Amino acid sequence: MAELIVRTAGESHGPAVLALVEGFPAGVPVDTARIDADLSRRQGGYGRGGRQQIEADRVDVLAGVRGGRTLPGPVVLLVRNRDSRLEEAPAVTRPRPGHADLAGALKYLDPDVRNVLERASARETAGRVAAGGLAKGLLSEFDIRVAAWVTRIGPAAAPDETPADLDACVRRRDQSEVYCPDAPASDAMMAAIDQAREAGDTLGGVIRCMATGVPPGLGGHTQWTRKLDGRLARAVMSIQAIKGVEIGLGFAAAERRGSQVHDPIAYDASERDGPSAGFVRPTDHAGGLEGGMTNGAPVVLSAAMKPISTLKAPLASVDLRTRQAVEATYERSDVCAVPAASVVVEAVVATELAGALIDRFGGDSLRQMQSAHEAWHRAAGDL
Ligand code: EPS
Repeated sequence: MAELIVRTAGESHGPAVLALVEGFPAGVPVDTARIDADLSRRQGGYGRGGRQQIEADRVDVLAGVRGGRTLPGPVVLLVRNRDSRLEEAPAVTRPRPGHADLAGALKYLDPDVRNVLERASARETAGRVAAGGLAKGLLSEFDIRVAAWVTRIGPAAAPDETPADLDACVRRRDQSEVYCPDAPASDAMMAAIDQAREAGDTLGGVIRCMATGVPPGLGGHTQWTRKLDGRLARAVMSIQAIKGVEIGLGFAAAERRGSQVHDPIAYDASERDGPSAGFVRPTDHAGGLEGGMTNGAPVVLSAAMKPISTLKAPLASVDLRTRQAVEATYERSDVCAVPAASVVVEAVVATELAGALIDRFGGDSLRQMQSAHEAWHRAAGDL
């Protein structure tokens, strides 16, 4: 069975961040300008710190692409670091509460947490966004669209609604400095970030992600490893600083009766050629996933990000060499990286959906996948 595997490499202050993408079908258009646009969005967002004044992320395709389309071989994508001073970077012995520092020092028996933080850093997500851009190229061939936006930063929240028109939501999101489609909420979020900055503190938030046009049956109910809700949750949870993932209604489903949770089924012949094959739902509380499989409705999930752990007004720590009580390390930091993380959520969801699409329709070439998809769609219409 074809399997999409994405791996990244590279230190935050090393020469570059790399993504290796294996099991991707041949013949998929690669739009580096679109990948670069995602990389720039990931660098942006109100509340970012000094590092992003230095970096100007662009993708270089090192392998696996010819004539603007993927080859059968692995794809290697590279994003160079401008702030590349790994060998000169000072030792860090005052672990920051909330970062990988202390756990990594104890794991690797190394009091210089520089050797851990360089790879734990969210700089790594540049590689995942580049790989996600490749995945989006495949999804768009099947009219699958993925977008994420910010719904909360600290105390400031947008109204909780799932957009009927994803493109309109994205247009509004792209006018917001915090990547939130609701203008009044954006203003409140920026004010909250200003207040946290003045206090030497940081803020987390909530991200919503939606994928439309997803055909039913991605993922699988027969084995826990195939369940797509589990795979999506794992991918999103693995993003730096993400502490919670909800699919559809998520935790709110626990407060309601079944009749107020499950999405009734109706048939609409005019939707027969769409992703639902005509089996439509008035609501999407399930977030497009039932039995670990997509059900033809949009996939909807939310992710909670904790506040950045590098604080200008640092918390108490202990120097790993002297065992003396000290303040945790601070050089520079973001006050809030929730907008940036929304771009990463979008990328990893796109990657997981692309992987599930490859599982379902075969992964050798785009043409083969399209034939298999069309054949399934014809059969589903006759169900
Ligand atoms: C990060 C610390 C900061 C962030 C970094 C994530 O980097 P530095 O230590 O160089 O100031 O800017 O994020 C990025 C570099 C990025 O591109 O997103 C951390 O400790 O996780």
